[in-house]
Amino acid sequence: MLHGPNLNLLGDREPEIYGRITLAEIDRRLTALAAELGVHVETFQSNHEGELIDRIQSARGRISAIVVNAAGYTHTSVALRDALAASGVPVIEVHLSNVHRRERFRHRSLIAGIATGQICGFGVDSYLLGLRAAAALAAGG
Ligand code: CA2
Repeated sequence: MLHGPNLNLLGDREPEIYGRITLAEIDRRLTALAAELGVHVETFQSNHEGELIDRIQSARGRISAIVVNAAGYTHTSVALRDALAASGVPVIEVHLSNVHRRERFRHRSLIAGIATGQICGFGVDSYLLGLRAAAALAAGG
């Protein structure tokens, strides 16, 4: 599970858009669901594009799927898209908010075109649904 820039601020600011849940709580919920599904989840947050890319490269051959909320980089980063495409594993794009009913610049995702699917608008449930999708893909379904 990759969390992009500024998501470490969750729970602190803009609760009207992103709710009151913290990133630590999202990670706890993901870890609990992973145990239920019988899969292992690793979570990583960074505010730095290069660190996210390094982490994607280190996943190659070691993990079965990547769930990613690339936050602002979703709309701008060719480098992140290229790294995800090169990872050779299925990518599931998730967002807390429904990016399609927000500002126009959020409607375009550079990740969507290389992702297996996109889940947005369901708050923390976007992540949990993303993990379910990842587990199903990892199991070959
Ligand atoms: O809805 C999402 O999950 C987003 O990926 C969140 C990004 C935004 O740029 C995308 O368009 C949609 C923003 C993450 C920043 O999160 C904050 C949390 C609290 C306070 C300020 C920013």
